[in-house]
Amino acid sequence: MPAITNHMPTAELQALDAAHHMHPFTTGADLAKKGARVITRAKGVTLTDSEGNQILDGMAGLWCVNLGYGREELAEVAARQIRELPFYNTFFQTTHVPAIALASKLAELAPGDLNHVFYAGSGSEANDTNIRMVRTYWAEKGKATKSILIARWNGYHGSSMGSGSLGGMTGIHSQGGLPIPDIHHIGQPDWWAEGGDMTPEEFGLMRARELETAIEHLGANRVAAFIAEPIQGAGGVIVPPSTYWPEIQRICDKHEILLIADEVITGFGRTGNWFGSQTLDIRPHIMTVAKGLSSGYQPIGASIVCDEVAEVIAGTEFNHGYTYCGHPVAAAVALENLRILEEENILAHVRDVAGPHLKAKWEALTDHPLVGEARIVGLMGSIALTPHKESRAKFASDSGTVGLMCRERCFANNLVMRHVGDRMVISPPLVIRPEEIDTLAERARKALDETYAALKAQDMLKAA
Ligand code: PXG
Repeated sequence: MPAITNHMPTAELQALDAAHHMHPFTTGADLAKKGARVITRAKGVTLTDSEGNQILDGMAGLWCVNLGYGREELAEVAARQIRELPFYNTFFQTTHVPAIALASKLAELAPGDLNHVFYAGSGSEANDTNIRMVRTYWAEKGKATKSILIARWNGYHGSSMGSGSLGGMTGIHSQGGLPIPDIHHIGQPDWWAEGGDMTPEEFGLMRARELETAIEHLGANRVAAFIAEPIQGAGGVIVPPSTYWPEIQRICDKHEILLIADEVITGFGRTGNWFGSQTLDIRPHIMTVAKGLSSGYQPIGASIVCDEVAEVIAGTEFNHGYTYCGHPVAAAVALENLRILEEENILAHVRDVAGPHLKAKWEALTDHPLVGEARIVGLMGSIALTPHKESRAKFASDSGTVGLMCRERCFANNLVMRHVGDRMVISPPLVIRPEEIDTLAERARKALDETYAALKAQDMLKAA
């Protein structure tokens, strides 16, 4: 077989891709007919595809390339680490410098007494760790009945058996025998879609109190933990009403329920602080991290664990771990990524420059006839598409039909913006510059105009 390179014609690459590569969350047969877009290289916030198109990456890869593409320092560190020690395990009473250094750094950056790190290869793996860790914690404390984890519908925590069970995505639950036992879901704080006639504040309280109702119904003696994303990402960048998190915190404290903040998207500057928990004033016992930890340059995740939980777990043999726990190359790259985020003041850039600039541009989109609401915190934002703003109506077409049309128009205008149902979401690299934000907003508006025109032409501007 000839070498497969960037220089092959797109059609040939697509044919090989269709023949041999099974894509995640994809109907393979449909993609095979169409051909996957082939990305060949990237720099800063810009992707290049095999046709030479220059595409502004409004999604930072998959919510992860916080530093942007093409950072030489990360390549250098990876190469150096591969030469020095490409792999060693952390199982049998051994350790290595990258694992030590990164754990120490995460303990320094994480709020409160989140001082202990259990490594994983991804966010899904870290959340699987969390399920086993919180159940083991309570068992070690003589409370083995506390085994239920409460999570939320439309939350996303991964797609492995455990993390997919924690998530509240019905599409995931419907395949392969999920959820695993002792996972319970409550409603999400999505006021736009589900708030009815309530004010956002009333609705936020109501949804938080579903946690208390669930705990009372299940029995606090059976509930181990509550897990949630500070701001839902894959669920559509759902920013909860201001009343939501304080009430959740009160309920977890009162009923002695461990709180797990899934920071896989909200971590490492996305919301303008190191962690979304700081932005939203949440005090978790465990944080799940991945993605931005290495800016996606290496696959790595972790559970960052508080003193009390870590101390109890340390009292027993925790029969859990992955070959690549604390992988030295991934850990070294993550550490370098954190160094650059810090030295280049990227969090301040998000808070003071890119965040406010994007917020102004993003919220201005609400004057567009298709845009109901615009939400944005730091550099994660969403807009709700609607045929009728005042009533927050849904489209008569199946959910996601209009969102998909808009995503296609974004691609056609060289912008990556993702759709979740009929919400459009963005999460650009944190290093994005004001002039690049202007381009992002211009392309988004053009895509919205074209979507609107297509909906009008096809008589699809009707409410459900
Ligand atoms: N928690 C959260 C909050 C996530 O967003 C995971 C856990 C799982 O991480 P891994 O590394 O196992 O994928 C995620 C991942 C999307 C999309 O389309 C989002 C994610 C993954 C894939 C697609 O928005 N988030």
